[in-house]
Amino acid sequence: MSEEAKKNQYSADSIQALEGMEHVRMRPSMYIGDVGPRGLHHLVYEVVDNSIDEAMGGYCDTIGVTINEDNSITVNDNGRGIPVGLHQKEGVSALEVVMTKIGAGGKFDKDSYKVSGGLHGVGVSCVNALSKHLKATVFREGKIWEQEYERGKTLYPVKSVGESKVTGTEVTFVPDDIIFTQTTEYNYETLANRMRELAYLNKGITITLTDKRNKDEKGEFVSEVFHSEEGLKEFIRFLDETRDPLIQSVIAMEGEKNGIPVEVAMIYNTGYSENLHSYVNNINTHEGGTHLSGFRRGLTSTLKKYADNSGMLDKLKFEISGDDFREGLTAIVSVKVAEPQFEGQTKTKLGNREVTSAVSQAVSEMLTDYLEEHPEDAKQIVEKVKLAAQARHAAAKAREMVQRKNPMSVGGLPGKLSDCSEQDPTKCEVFLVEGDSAGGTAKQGRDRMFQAILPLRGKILNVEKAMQHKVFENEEIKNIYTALGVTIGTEEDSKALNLEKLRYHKVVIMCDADVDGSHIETLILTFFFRYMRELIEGGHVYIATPPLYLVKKGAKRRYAWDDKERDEIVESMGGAAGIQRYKGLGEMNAEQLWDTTMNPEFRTLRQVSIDNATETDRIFSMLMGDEVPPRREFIEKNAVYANIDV
Ligand code: 0RA
Repeated sequence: MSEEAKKNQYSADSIQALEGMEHVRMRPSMYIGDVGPRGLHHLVYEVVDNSIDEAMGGYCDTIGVTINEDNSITVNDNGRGIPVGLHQKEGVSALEVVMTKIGAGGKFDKDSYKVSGGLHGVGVSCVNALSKHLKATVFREGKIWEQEYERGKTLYPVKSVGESKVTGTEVTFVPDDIIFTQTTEYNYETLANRMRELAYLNKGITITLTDKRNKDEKGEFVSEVFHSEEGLKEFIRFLDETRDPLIQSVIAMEGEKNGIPVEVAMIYNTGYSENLHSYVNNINTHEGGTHLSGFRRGLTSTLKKYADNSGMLDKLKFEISGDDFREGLTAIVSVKVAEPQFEGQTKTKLGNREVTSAVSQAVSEMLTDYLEEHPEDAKQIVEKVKLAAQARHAAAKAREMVQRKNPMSVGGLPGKLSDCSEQDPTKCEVFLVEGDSAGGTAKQGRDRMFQAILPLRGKILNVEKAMQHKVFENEEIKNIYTALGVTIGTEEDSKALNLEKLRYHKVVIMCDADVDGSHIETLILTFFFRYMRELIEGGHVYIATPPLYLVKKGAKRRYAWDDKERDEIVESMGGAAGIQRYKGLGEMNAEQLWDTTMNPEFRTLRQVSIDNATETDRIFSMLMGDEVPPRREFIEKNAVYANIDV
């Protein structure tokens, strides 16, 4: 164990000695991140991770996750079953130790190769502490064993309740509404995305997700089975489903380097964005880290060597940079690290130094083989890199314009911007409004003290399909950069967004509540996701929610945001009301817009967050890419209002 790990262990032990389960209930965010929807779903991941561990040890191949009618969750597996015998040190059954001692995890099973574990690796005892009720059932040694708990407190000693020919573990828990005050309702799609991801990351395992709250057309519970025989290779195909491949097949490798299990898969497509996804012990490392650096290093050095030897770059007048090798690249790096060190703002950046060279070597070997065996593909890749270098050269000039324009200098702000008078950015908001006419209404309706308006012309550029220099040359996009006061490049990272001079801490996208409006909203979000992700991650991006209806009766006027609300209002008014359907923001007058959508006292802003970058990437490439059928399917599925939950 490293010094750092020992220290962590020590503090974990002392917390355990002092407060144990009570501490988890007192400070839940310390253990599961937050007590909103994210933390709520984290409980499921934590329990599933234990079953995944059992599967990675080779003892289990089937996992079931069920959302029960009452929003409780059942997770079961066909592993060995958690031991139920007496735990010598603690004097109670091992099951009880696992369920009630913080940090007990798989400690007493030293042989198990335990590398999985939730974001904070806190174990199922945390889930128990944060559950109103939890029941553990173990199928083991020919018997069925059971124990129940309330808010982490054991209700009775482990007892045998029947006989069993199979082995396995089943946990059912009811999240505690005292802790999860915002919501205890599980979202099927959120769980499905994670289960799909886990199935790709751990090939061979079958994960079945069932939602007992809903039935399909056949009258059966909504259910999906996630299973992948090819793992990351299939994951790449899933991610790039709507992109055109540049090469014949997914390049993939799987092996161990310096004792570190490494899995890599990649493909080039004809697009321009770089989509790298990295995982450590099944956890998505949004901030990257040493494994990602290793991937980049291996990729760049191998391709550079190949390209140099091929002579294809001889006539190129400028240097190829690392970025050029990654245009149109979709890749996944997944490593298993015994004692991962997580750094960064959201603790999703791998710090372990030794991982860089392990991944770099793995990638070099894999790529060298592939290029040698597929000369046609190799040529395509080098051609693409060359084009990327040329485009970058053009983009550099355009970008410089964006960088140089200092919004604070005289005449620096875009002419279309109606700025606010407040100087403190934390108090300021800017509304990005679709169209000049709605922009005009918003300008009249706003509180000019702290609200600025930037009207955008019609449909903004689809950055998903545009080369970088086109993006930086685009007028609307240039206006967004200068209005926000953000620049590209920090001391650490030349491509990172510099938010130091951000002029508004709330950036609100305000579009019509119709199909066109939602398309424009998606275009703007795509731009933010690809070019200003830090702005989203910093919690600065919001979506305004204008009402859909105005219900009138006599002098009474009320707004409704959906059909159900409209009907309720009509009923409460005693029927026979006049109903106006807002087709766009432009149909509202300034006062109405302020009352319903802009006034902080009454409006609802949806904060944009990136729950799952991998899934978000796929959705954007699908919505904004070339292929129409999947886009139509998505929009039809979400017909009422194509709502992208980034
Ligand atoms: C430690 C030892 C053994 C099994 C497990 C942990 C185990 C834990 C979980 C959590 C969910 N499902 C699980 N399945 C197994 C067994 C050791 C042995 O049988 O020798």
